[in-house]
Amino acid sequence: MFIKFPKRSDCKESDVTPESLYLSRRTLLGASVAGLALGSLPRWASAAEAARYADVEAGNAPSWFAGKLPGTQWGAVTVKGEAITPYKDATHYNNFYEFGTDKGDPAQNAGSLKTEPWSVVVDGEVGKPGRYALEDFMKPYQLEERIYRLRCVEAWSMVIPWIGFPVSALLKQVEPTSKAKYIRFETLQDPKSMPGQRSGFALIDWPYVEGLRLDEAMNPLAILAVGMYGRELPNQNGAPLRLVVPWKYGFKSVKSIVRISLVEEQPKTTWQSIAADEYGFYANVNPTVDHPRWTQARERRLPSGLFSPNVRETQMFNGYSDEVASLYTGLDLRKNY
Ligand SMILES: Nc1nc2c(c(=O)[nH]1)N[C@H]1C(S)=C(S)[C@@H](COP(=O)(O)O)O[C@H]1N2
Ligand SMILES: [Mo]
Repeated sequence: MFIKFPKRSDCKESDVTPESLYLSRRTLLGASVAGLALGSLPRWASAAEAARYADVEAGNAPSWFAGKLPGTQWGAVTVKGEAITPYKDATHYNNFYEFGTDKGDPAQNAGSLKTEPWSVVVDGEVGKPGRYALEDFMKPYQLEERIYRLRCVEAWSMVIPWIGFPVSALLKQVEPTSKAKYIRFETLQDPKSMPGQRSGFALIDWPYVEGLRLDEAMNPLAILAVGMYGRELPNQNGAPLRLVVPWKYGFKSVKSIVRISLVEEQPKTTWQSIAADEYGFYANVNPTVDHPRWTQARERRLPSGLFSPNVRETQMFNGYSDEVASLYTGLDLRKNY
């Protein structure tokens, strides 16, 4: 992974905008846009959500997704005083190496990913293994909106409103055996639709794999997301199903998941396999443990300001210490980075 310095041309949205101002501006904008373009808004959106996400392009939501939205708990978890990253930035500045290594590649190339039909395999140390069509896989879960900070190990960050359900709810469904100590996630492997798997980035031994300790996966903040900004996930953000673990570096949040396994041993994860001295299994956001090639004490909140990057201090566990610090008592976070 490389650090990219922002170009002067990067668009602006100062992160110092007070939330009240930001929200009222969005509401105003939403009201006018919604008035003009109601027809193009997804039919499932309530008036409030329609106004809030009025600048978000309507997608082709699969019917199972639209059907689940009415029960969604909106704004279940939020980030106070920090503006939500504009949709345009969250969907055009991505890491998804299956579609190329430049930040613009996923938005450009991920259209080739076929997300319907989609199935998810659950296997390993579980009482209820199986292969599920995504619409069946999703049936037990109520969706929630979670507005989280996303901190990439490359030292940039965003604030993204996800729609998903807790990993703990999945674990309850599949019934891990007493041998299960870790959960392992695997991304689709399909060189036909994923140009990055054909040649591009030969360093990666596909498919992309990530994992969590079982108690980390049980933490209420860990979710599986199927949407963002009030609609289904765009392909470049990991449609149709991705992990989101907000207190860890972004590379833990594996996209386009096709297999979920409960395992005894710590899984061998993608970035750890490429460079174990730079990317660890834990990957907890930590301002006091630097990457060997750059500091993690600060980060650039995207999008950048007009004339300068929005630099801010990185927070321990990305600001989620109260919720997750107890998972790591007694663990040397310098060794277990
Ligand atoms: N399968 C897969 N998942 C992935 C990646 C990837 O290259 N392939 N990149 C990771 C990294 S480094 C980050 S920062 C986040 C970015 O998520 P976003 O593009 O939705 O912001 O996705 C993560 N999940
Ligand atoms: Mo990342």
